[in-house]
Amino acid sequence: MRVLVLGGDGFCGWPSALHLSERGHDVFIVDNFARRNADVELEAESLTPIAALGTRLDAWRELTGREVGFERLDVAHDYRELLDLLRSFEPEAIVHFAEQRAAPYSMKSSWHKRYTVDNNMNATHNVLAAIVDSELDTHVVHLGTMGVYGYGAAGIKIPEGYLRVKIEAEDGTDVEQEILYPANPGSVYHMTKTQDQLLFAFYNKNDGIRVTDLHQGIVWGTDTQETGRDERLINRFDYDGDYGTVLNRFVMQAAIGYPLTVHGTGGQTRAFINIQDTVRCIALAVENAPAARERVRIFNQMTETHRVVDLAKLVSRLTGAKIDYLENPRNEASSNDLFAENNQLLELGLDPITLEEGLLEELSEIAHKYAHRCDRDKIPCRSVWNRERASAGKRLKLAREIA
Ligand code: NAD
Ligand code: USQ
Repeated sequence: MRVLVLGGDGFCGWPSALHLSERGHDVFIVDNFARRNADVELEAESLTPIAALGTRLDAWRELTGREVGFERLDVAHDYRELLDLLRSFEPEAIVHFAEQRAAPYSMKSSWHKRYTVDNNMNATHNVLAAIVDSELDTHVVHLGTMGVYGYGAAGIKIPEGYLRVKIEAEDGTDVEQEILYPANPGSVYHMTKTQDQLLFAFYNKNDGIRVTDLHQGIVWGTDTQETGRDERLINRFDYDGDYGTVLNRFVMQAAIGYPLTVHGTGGQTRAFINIQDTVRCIALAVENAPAARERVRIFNQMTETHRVVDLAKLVSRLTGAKIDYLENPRNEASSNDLFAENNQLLELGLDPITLEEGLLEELSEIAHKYAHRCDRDKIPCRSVWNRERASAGKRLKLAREIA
């Protein structure tokens, strides 16, 4: 199948592009290097030394004989170039990773909020408008987030995208409907993903565009079977306060003897998935397209849930790392339950990798190997959600200085 991978130089996009190529698909990557530019802006780098995209692609060709195409373009703004590419490559599927994905980055300042909204919403809308203009029947596989639901669900299991509701009609009878699960975003980044859902619903209804929206949990791990083959293919490992995600951060912090940075009590429960499962889910979604006129398919792409504090305790038990309970810079519930359905990907054949010590040790080995590349100053999360969170942080800092 011809598959266009938008954002194919990123943490999820790069290993997914290689996995699809390995499975025999004709893969073409688009990226504008916004993520590498954010590293320059933040003066932070991936813990692992990621090669330039040209080097990555040459290495893949050398190792496998497989060609992966590339064009540098901004999906959010280079509409003409995107449309021309669709017309020449004629993708049967587009996997859309090309968005600004860090919640803390999206909350750093009004510039970062506006950039995230502009980039993410225009990127998604351009993809849909270009498919209509190109008159192709391309299936869009989008990377959404579990965060569209918020993280509590009044005791019910969060369904896969749609909620069956009963409303009392004027005449007193009950009317049943299925609606998109109510959106409850916790950051400007997550808000853009809730808006993406409406764009998909509209273009699906109006133009019959086939869409699979993958509501993914937090991805942990770094290398996959394909990226692990050669150091030139190595995947990103973000650890800084903006882009680093919680479990990878804890593993890296333990590797350099930095106290694990738990926000608040760590009672936040979140959904997780290993990067190896991410790439498998992408392939399952690409290879099992919805039928013509089928409504937007929504899969919860997660395999397990954990409380942040339990992850810290697990890493601490394995490594002896200390745990630091910090004032939470985010405006989020200090604790929550989280139960979510994920049957559809399991039914398509996903055999989930769950968090086990062996895998954490593998990740820890990578963190140790590249620990010398870590800049400790980049570890604290300095992006605060609102004024109240900023003053709470200052009060705690002062109290610690006095004590
Ligand atoms: P990433 O930042 O590493 O990768 C995104 C890639 O898209 C980067 O290479 C970036 O340069 C590119 N990009 C961004 N805007 C672009 C534009 N306008 N035009 C062209 N390229 C553009 O992020 P990631 O972790 O790989 O996440 C990929 C997708 O998966 C995101 O949409 C994210 O919301 C979703 N997701 C990620 C996680 C996670 O834990 N990493 C979890 C759930 C969902
Ligand atoms: N946290 C800590 N300590 C840290 C970092 C984070 O306690 O050092 C806490 C946060 O406060 C939060 C939780 O851990 O409660 C998760 O934070 P995270 O940065 O690991 O993940 P999040 O901001 O939710 O975002 C990540 C990806 C995003 C994706 C999302 C899926 O960056 O692209 O959409 O996970 S989900 O969480 O299911 O919404």
